[in-house]
Amino acid sequence: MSRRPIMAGVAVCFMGVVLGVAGKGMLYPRESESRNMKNLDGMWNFRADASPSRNQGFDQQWYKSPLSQTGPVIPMPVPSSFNDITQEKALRDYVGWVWYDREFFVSTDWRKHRVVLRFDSAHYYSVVWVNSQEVMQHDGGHLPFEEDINSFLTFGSSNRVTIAVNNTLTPHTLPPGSVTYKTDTTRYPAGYFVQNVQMDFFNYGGIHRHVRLYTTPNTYVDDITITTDIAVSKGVVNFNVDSGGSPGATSVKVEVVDKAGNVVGSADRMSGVITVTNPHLWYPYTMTTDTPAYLYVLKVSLVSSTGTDIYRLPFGIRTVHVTDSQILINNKPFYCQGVAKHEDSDIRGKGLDYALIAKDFNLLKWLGVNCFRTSHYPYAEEIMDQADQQGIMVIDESPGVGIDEDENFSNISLLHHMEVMSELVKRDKNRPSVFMWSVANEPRSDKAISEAYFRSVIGHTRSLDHTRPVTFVSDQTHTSDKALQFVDVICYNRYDGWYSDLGHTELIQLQLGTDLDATRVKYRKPIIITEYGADTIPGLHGDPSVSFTEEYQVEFLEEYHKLFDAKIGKYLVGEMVWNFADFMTVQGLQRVVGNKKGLLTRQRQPKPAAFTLRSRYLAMGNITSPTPSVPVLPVIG
Ligand code: BDP
Repeated sequence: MSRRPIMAGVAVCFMGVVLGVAGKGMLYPRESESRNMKNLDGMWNFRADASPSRNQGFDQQWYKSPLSQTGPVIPMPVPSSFNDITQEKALRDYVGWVWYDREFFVSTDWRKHRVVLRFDSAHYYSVVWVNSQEVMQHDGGHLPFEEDINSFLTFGSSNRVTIAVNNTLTPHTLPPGSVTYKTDTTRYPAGYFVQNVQMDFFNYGGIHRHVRLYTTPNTYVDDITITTDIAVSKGVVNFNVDSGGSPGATSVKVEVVDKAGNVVGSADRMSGVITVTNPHLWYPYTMTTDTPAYLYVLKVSLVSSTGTDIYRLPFGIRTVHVTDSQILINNKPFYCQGVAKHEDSDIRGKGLDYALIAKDFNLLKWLGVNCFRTSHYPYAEEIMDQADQQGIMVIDESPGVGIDEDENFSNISLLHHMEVMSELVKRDKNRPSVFMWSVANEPRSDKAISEAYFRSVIGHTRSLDHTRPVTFVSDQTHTSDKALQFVDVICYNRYDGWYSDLGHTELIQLQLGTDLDATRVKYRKPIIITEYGADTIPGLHGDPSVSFTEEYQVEFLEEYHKLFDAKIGKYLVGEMVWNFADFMTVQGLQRVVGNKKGLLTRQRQPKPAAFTLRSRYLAMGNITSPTPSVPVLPVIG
């Protein structure tokens, strides 16, 4: 790690600390008879550390007093990225430690319970204090972290939570990046540095998701793992419950509850199998019926002398299998009618926004989409909840994007990547919508060094979950890629007619067809095109079409679609347009205020290509359903 001042701030805090949350459960906080919750969202006090070293906050121990006593603070909404909230360019582009704090009360009733402080995500490194005492650190931007904080609290009186968050990307973060110091003092002031990113999206920073306190009894349900299977007319629910705290549990009851509230199976053990007769299987969304996906609830009641802890986990009964040419959901072929997404929007950056989540899911269904990829990082749990409830299949991707430089393949990076996969699988393992893990997007998998790296990351992910396929998304070819050998499904990003032979839509079918057929011959695995797209400025026209016009985007997609149609039923098992909506990137000569490959603008208004895709997906119907649909014409809108 560089000894430059900005990195020193990171090194000081993280050296020698065991990071991550791999050792314990990470169940989504849910209220129940035994669990209370207090939301700490809202306006927090905020201060960016603008000192040249970015380390003044640690040097002066800003966590020791209210932040407002250390210097000027501004109100900052939580959740949100801090970047686009003010009119300050310096804050939009800020790199380093930012500090937040707020006061809160906990009732005296909570004294006898376990109290947990949970951040659903903060980008990227975080250090958290309660009443001036450090309670936890976390390394990574898109996954939750939590800690028991009883012993740090003052019950029945005011408490203060302080968090320092650093958005610096280094060669060993995911995504990786680097910092360059500009030393030519004739051109740059002393200490001037820039953050280099290796990915094509804005590096938003801050507290991006909910911050909550929740209680449990002192002996509590720490983790639940469910895998499901189907045997003739029975649903097989394999479960495992981990308890935490002390004293130990004296008994447990595990019940499967259907949508109507009926208990349809139960057990009195911490792990085992419950069979459900004539189960309602969880199926991907189908336009013909437009019914929500079927979710059961696993109700766990854990009894100890400290009380009974009750946790209700929604889950679906479904299977995923991969053959050499198909993905099977409930033993029926699945075709991914997809889009790749991003989580950002105006003003809030990557901050959780329920209105945006609802709008995006309505748009996904309007488009006839049954599948998306969480490009290029884990999405909010509230988004994943909607995918589970609405039956949208998800390729769940880690933040492993831009793994390009040799240092990004080092052992330090590998260990962190494996830790991130552990955290992601722990968080999302029970979600029926998640049908595949993606460990990375477009790494330099043509480098020899990538082979051992991806053997390890993919092998590690399989060892965590043997019920789902594992992949990474490649922009290499069947001849150059060193790691495709390890994946279950080949995922390719392709830009024929855009990043090569720009303007020549007439070449797309030939070039892509040759490429896919050769890949198929070599690997004999199913293939999904996980990205294809063309930047399009809304309202820009050209006939005959030229790049960046709305006409070009439509023509471009249509050429891909012709080739896809020729490969569906052979080995092509899905397609995903890049991108669902325009999104923000760093400034660059190829980007006119962000990436414009969206079917929708950043404000979620459709470009003509959205209608092209909608007609296609609605006409395709959905072959994976209890009663496979015949193609139907639009039923929505
Ligand atoms: C692909 C990347 C994606 C980019 C896209 C593009 O996976 O993150 O946004 O290209 O250039 O290479 O639009």
